[in-house]
Amino acid sequence: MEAIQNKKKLSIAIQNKTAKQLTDSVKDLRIVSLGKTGVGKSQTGNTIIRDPNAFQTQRSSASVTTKCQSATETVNSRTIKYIDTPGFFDTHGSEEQLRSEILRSIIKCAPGPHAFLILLKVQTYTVQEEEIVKKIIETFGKDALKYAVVLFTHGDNLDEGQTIKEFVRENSKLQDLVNKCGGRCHVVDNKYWNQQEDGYRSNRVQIESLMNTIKEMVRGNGGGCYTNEMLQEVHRAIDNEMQVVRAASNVRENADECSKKKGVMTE
Ligand SMILES: Nc1nc2c(ncn2[C@@H]2O[C@H](COP(=O)(O)OP(=O)(O)OP(=O)(O)O)[C@@H](O)[C@H]2O)c(=O)[nH]1
Ligand SMILES: [Mg+2]
Repeated sequence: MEAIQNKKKLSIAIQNKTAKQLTDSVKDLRIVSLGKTGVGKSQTGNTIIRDPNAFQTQRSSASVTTKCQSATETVNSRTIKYIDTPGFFDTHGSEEQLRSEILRSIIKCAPGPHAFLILLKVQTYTVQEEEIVKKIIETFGKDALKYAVVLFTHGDNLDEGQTIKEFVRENSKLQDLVNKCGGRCHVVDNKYWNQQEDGYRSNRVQIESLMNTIKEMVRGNGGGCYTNEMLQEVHRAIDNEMQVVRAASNVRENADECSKKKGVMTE
């Protein structure tokens, strides 16, 4: 009887501890922004961190952010760390340099981010946006989507009374992406929605519901974050794939070489 009671007590203690760990981990959020250059990653960081000068932003024909940077905000003993990254299709350097700089975002927020924000503009979803999502998956792996929220900037482009979910529904590819991210999508407008305190077209309201979504997602992920080990796993898989491709092309080259030699011998 006593043994059963002790077991019960132990199980309640474990449950309480897990719940505490979850609330603790939700208290300090680490967020990595990802998206095309110029989409508004840095400005969104300023909106989330509530500091207009936390990250440099500019309307420019050249990419502005070239290195990963982070800023932290603490409100009611809860911290939010936002990691700003250079954009995919950046105008400087090679694709390899850019990819390794973006990967540094994981180290910048060790042990890893709780959330990836995939930033897109409220505008037509074209092959270039699709390409960016592909690059994100190539870089961080499909599992990264378990930790992802699609966040739209330029919300003012929405029609009067239109919600972001309605906008997404208009395009099956975009809807598919949002579905892969567990249906998580939100919208801000870093230029026009800062003053509005209430209603849909208010960054204050939108950021609050974004944070709730992230917290729910973290709980759903058992309190964990995307880790460097997951990243290494992706790179191991890529290396293996590369080895298979290399081996296959060696076999092909050898076969070509053999048939050339045969050709020479029969000539
Ligand atoms: N109207 C409007 N303008 C925005 C919004 N978000 C960003 N901008 C503007 O768009 C321009 C680019 O924004 P950034 O935040 O610098 O873009 P980024 O994604 O960090 O760009 P890179 O650092 O080059 O990758 C700036 O002039 C911003 O003020 C938005 O929601 N609405
Ligand atoms: Mg930037």
